[in-house]
Amino acid sequence: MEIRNDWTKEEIAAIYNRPFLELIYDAATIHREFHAMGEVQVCTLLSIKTGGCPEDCAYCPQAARYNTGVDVQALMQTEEVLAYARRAKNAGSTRFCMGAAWREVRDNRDFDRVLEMVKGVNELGMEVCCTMGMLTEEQAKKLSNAGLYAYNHNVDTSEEHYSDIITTRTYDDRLKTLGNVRKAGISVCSGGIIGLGETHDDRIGMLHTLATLPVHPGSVPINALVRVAGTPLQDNPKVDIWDMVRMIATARLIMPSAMVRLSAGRAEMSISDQALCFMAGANSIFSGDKLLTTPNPAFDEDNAMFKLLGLKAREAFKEEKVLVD
Ligand code: SAM
Ligand code: DTB
Ligand code: SF4
Repeated sequence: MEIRNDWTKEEIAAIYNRPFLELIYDAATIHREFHAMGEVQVCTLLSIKTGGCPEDCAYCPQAARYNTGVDVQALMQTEEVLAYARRAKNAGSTRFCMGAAWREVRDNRDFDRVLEMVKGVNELGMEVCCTMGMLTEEQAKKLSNAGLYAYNHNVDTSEEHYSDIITTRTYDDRLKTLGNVRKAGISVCSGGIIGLGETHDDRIGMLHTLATLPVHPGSVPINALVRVAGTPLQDNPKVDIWDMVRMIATARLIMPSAMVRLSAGRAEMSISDQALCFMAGANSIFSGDKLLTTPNPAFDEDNAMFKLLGLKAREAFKEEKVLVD
């Protein structure tokens, strides 16, 4: 199958709306063509700067304007972060993602410290990723030179639904940062969240945005909303697992070579729910009992799940290895 970035919304809708079993059968078939079935990349997240964010993202526990009980924490020290990364590596993680609750990166001493962290994690031989809000082209280049492998910046939802969720920046701002990341030669990690009160059309629109970028993101996180008390979306209904699987399967079919990450929301999913997600083409999870600020399944539970489903943790930098072999 060829990789296309000229998908129409109608074509994506037709895939998303297929009978469920046909959809996951086809997604699993394409998955086997592009990836080793049963191989799942284990990643670790660390919140290096927590809370107090000036943005108004309606889902986010770290926005200063909502009372969510998240303690504000200044940027961590480099050594402390590297100690976490080492522990994550020893526990089998091959990707380490550092999150900062910033609207955008500023050229200051904090940024210099992040560059040091990136360098240190890269030297451990892990894929190093950051998610810190908007970036200029120069900042992206500096991160790239420090050894950054990927940058996470989600489009979150469709362009049409965006202003119902966030008013302090625009969809275009998001796309501009993704362009800056790509131009700096950093792998783009971009996906979204379901459960924000969006329609099926919004979900299809979001997947259309991602699948028609000049180059598909190397990594597409699909998050199920974690409903946090104090945020405007606290009372939203729980995400339907069938919808989550449909999103994953559609992402797999239209962006076959991307890593599709089963991201937030696993704490509320059973093992059989997650098995369907892996069947439908998800090939990565976040490990450890905390995402950035919200709960995630415990390490031992995930180990037991890998054993039960016969899943194998994927090695770091797999694509590069295949290229040089
Ligand atoms: N401040 C940066 C930004 O917004 O890009 C980086 C950190 S932000 C927490 C990273 C991503 O986490 C968001 O784009 C969103 O997709 C996801 N996220 C945040 N809160 C969430 C929640 N309650 N449930 C699911 N995903 C969430
Ligand atoms: C992504 O798409 N999901 C991860 C990662 N990128 C940074 C974060 C999910 C955060 C969930 C809410 C929290 O724990 O604060
Ligand atoms: Fe801030 Fe990012 Fe949370 Fe939005 S998602 S409030 S930008 S930390």
